[in-house]
Amino acid sequence: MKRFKLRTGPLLLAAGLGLAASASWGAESLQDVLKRRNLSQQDLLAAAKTYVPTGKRDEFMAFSSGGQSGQVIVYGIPSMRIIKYLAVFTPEPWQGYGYDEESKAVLAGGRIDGKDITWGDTHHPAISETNAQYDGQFLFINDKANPRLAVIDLRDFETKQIVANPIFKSEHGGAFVTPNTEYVIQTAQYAAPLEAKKFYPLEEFNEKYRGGVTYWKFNRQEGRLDPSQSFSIELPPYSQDLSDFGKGPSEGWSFTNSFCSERYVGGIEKGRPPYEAGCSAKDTDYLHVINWKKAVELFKQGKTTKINGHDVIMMETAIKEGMLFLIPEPKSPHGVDVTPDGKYMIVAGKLDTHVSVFSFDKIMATIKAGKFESKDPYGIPVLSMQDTLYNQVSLGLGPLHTQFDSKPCVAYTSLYVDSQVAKWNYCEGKILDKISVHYNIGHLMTMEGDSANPSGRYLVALNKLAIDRFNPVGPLHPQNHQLIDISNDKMQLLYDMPLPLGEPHYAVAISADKLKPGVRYKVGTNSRTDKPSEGAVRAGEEKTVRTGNTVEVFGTLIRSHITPETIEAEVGDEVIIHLTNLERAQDETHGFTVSTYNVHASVEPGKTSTVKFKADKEGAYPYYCTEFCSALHLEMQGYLLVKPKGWKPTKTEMAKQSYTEADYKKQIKKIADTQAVIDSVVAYITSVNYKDFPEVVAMVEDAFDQAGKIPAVTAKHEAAAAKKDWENANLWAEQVWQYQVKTADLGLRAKTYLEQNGAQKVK
Ligand code: RUQ
Ligand code: CUA
Repeated sequence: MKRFKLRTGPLLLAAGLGLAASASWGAESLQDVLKRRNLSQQDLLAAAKTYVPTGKRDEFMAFSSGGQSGQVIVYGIPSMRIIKYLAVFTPEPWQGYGYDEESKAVLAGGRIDGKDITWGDTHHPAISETNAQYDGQFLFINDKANPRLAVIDLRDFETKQIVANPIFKSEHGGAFVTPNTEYVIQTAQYAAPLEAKKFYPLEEFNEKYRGGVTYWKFNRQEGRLDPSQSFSIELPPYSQDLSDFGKGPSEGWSFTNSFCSERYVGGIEKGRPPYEAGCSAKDTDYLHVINWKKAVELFKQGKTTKINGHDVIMMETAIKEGMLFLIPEPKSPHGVDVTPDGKYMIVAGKLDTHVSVFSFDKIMATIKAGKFESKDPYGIPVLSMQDTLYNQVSLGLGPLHTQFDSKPCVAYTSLYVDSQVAKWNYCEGKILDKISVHYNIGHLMTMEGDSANPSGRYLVALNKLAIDRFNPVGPLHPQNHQLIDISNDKMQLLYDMPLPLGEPHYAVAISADKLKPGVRYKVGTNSRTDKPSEGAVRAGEEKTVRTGNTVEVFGTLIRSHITPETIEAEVGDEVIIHLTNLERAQDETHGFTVSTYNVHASVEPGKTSTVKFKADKEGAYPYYCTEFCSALHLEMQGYLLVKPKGWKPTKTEMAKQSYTEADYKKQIKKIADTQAVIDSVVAYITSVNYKDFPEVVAMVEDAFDQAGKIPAVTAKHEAAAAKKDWENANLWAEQVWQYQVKTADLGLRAKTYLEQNGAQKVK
């Protein structure tokens, strides 16, 4: 079997050892394993429900907030395998996020008051919707601490845009989207003066501090939020909290609840009672009911005031135009969740055992009748709870958030204090089941559970505390996401997954078949703008350009080679390096770094990335590919030479090796053997319908790229041999073999793929 010549010895050896070991374990029966691992039948059942066999995929994909990490965590359901971290508000080295110029430009969008903010407190991810159903195109997530919003494109799972809220100082009630993703909502949490960098004392809290809600316009075509078409509504300083958009009959309205509508500002150091006491003194807070479609009209009519250059509909206008109402809700509520049919708004009490189900029909009828029980101190009409409530159900202690089942009227609500999930029927107002979770659940998530069409099946409890559930790792514990089977009447706890990255707040899960991300970019793409990169070049066009004190490199990456192999600069030069990955094969990413200059790029197939730095110290700095991309990955290297100003060479020749004619003959034999392998693989591939497999076509194109370099290099080793220059003859011949190995490697990968995917013989 000639083709094994291409595989290296140690690899074969390792494979052999693995085989021997598994053969001996294979003798154990299922009963033996249950006994040895002390597992029950119940455990076995749970395992069978979550286990995704090797090589198989998950049914749903979850996008979880990464809390204080400023990232998003992607995992599969039901396996609970973490698949990726998405870099959003925080630099992330693996993806080059914050270390290459393209991603730095995205992060720069999130600067506030001219300063970089390199972390985020992510809370609520939202998947873009079409007709109130998840469409799998975009993901949005908010930063509570520094009020910002990010857009992630699910075609490549990369963050494309960060915008900073122009008038808030914090933000919690976002991201939630309208049923067709025209707008993404953000609501202020902690009230503050809306004008940037303006001081007012807390004594003027009621007059000068304000909350609000921002509606960010999303341009789906561009895949970007459009600040010029976005606006806010000024609201009282009531600590606006979570929000949701209406859908179906309630489309056009948004709902935002609040806490601390007492407008208490603490001051324990001055002898005043603390925040917690002052903020929960009243029995109720306010649910804000807003006609956002009307707000859009007012914005378009210019009935706004510019604050920090941003359009704000002032409270007075909102009241006058009849688009803003308040409804008392049980005190310190948390989530407000619109039912899949859009008829009810469910508000969880937090400090109350009740969950209140408000009826949209009743709210509308009351507004129409002009039946207001009072006005708040700012003149906003207040609807009575009595007139608008559909029912109230006592679920347990600390209800927080609600998600929905595929079965009509069935909802799940998290009970923080009880550490339980309650399954209940909101139409009939009765509890159906309860299950304990570990511990202190915050959000919960069912599959597509906040869309118009929830899929049921699974529920994930996002628990705030793990306490004793995992092997101890010191005082800082991971969070615990617990998978629960909800396909039957009784809920069954299946699995605990530690989440070791920040405190995830909310998560959303989408049917995996709705996601169709690409595996490569069009060659020369700036992935952060989705446009051709100005630094892109094709193979053979690589160049280094010096202008003044700038050295600009237009280079390429392909197994196992960085072009150029040396970059020369003088101390003080600005160095800009653009690199295009010429590969087309799936998962052939190259990384790039330069020693001690704090730059890094992850260059996936087709992408062009740019790193930039000042060569402020003389010396020789190796650069290399940071992804183990091929057998000769370690050789994917080069030198940045930073010379002192005015430096002159004293030695002009490179050191020589001693190669002989016999060495050259060996090389020629090796090349002939390898060519035979390539020929046999090519014969196989062209004998089948490989063109029907886009994956294979990409690999074949890459293989031809490599093979295409062979004739020119063959001419070089033959010319050197004719001059008996055995060093050059040997090295160029070796290079021919390198191209052959890469060609063959791709060919074999393509062949295996075709064999496993049922390629058919063609005549
Ligand atoms: S939060 S635990 Cu959504 Cu930020 Cu409720
Ligand atoms: Cu390219 Cu390692």
